[in-house]
Amino acid sequence: MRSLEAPFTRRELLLRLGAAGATAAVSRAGHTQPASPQPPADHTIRIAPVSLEIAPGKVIKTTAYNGTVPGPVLRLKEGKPVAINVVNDSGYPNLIHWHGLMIPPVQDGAAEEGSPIIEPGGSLLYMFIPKPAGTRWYHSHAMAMTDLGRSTYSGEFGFLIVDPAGGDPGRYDREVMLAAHHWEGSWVSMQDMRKGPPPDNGLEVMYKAATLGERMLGHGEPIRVRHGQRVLFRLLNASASMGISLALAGHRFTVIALDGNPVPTPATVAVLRLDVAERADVIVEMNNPGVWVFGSTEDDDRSMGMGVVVEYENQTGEPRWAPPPKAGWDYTVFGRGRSASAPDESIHLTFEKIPGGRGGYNRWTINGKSWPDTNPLFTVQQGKRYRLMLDNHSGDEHPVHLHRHSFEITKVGDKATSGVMKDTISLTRYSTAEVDFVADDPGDTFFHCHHQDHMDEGFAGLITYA
Ligand SMILES: [Cu+2]
Repeated sequence: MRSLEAPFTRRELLLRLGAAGATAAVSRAGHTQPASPQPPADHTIRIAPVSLEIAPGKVIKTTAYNGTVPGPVLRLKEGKPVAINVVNDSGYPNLIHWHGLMIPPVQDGAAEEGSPIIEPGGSLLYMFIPKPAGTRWYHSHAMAMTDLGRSTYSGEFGFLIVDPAGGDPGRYDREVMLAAHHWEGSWVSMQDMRKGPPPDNGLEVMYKAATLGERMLGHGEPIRVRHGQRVLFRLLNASASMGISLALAGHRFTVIALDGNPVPTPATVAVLRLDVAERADVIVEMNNPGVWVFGSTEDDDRSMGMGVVVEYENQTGEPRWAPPPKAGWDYTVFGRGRSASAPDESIHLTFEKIPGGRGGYNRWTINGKSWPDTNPLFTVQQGKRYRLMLDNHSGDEHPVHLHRHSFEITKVGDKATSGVMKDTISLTRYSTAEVDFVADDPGDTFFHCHHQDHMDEGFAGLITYA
C-alpha cells in the first residue's frame, strides 16, 4: 500500500509553493492582498457523484468532474500561470494528476511525489505553469485497489490542452476530442471464461460497457462533417486498464502527434493503437461521403459501446462499419530511422507478475520489488540523459508512464529509432523497449504502469534527484 501524506491547508500549500520558488505562486502573490492566502482560481473542478445515461435506460453511477464525462476541456496557454481549485465531493480521499505536464511534484497530483491528498469535503488550489504545449489530460491519481468505482475506473478524467505560446498553426478545419472509457468493471477469473491465462492467474477486471465520447455507439449525437474537411481528432484512452484499437470505416488517420508531442515522421495508418493513458492527434481527410462508424476494431468492444457515428452532410442511412486491414502497431513508423544520441547511463527495469491464484489478486514487481520497496527506484543527476531498458517479463500488456518528463523512444524490440517523444509507452506481452529521458525537471518523479490494478498492486517506483 502506498502511504498517503496528511493534507495541507491551502495556506500551507502556498507557503510550500513560495518556499519552492514556484513562479506561479510568486507571480500571483503580486496580484493578491498580502493578508489573503488564496489567489482567485481561473478554473474550478468539483469532483462529485453523477448518474450518466450512456444509452437509453443505461445509467452509470460514477463520479466525475463538474457533472460531465469527460470533464470540462481545460484549455490553457503554454507558459501562462494557472490556478485551478479542486473541490473533492467524490466521497473518498482524492487528487488530480495533470498528465503530461512538467510541473513541480507538489502540484503534480501524485501522493508518492508528495502532492497533497484532498480529504472528502476538502478543496485544494493547484497552481502551475502549463508546459509543454500539446494534448494533455487530467485524471484522478487516487488508489482504487479492489474498489472499481474509484480513481481511473470512474468518470474522473478530461482533456487538458496546452496551446502553444506562439499560437497554433491549425492546418485543420475543425477539432474533435474523443476519450475512450470502459464501464461496469467486475473482478473475474479469466481462466473460467476462456483459454489463455495460467491456472495460477489472479483476478482481472472485465467490463460490460464502453464509450468513445459521451455516449455508447449509436446513442449519441453523430459527429457531423462536410466533404473536403480536414478534421483534427484528439484521441485519448482514458480506460482504467484496457488497451484499444480504433478505426474510422472508410478513412485513414494521419498521425501528427503522440501523447501530445509532434512526431518527426507523420504517417498514415488505418488502425490506431492506444494503450491506457496514451493520446494521438490525427488528421482525417473527409473524402468518403457516407455515415460511418468510428470505433474499436474489436467486435466485442464495439458492441459494448466503444464507438461514435461520423455523418457527412446530406448523407443518411445506417452507420457502416468495415473491418480495417490487419496491421500491427509500430511506434518506429513515426520516428527517425537513425539511433538516438548515447545516454550517460543505462538502467535495466524488468517487470514481472506474481500470480495471485484463483480468487486472489496479482502482484507486480520492478526488478523483483514492489512499491514501496521501489522508493527510490534509482537516483538521477540533473542534466544527464538516462536510458531505461524496459523488459516486460510477463504475458500482460503494460502502459508504462513517467511523470513530469517526456521520454524519447530509442528502441522497440530490436529496432532502433529516435525522435518520438512520449510520456507513456505500451509494452506488449514479453517485449522489450528502450526510452531515454533527460533529468531536466528536479524533484521526485513517479514511474508506474498506468493500468490502475497493476499500479495499485506494486508496479510503481520513485525516481529521485541527487
Ligand atoms: Cu501493467
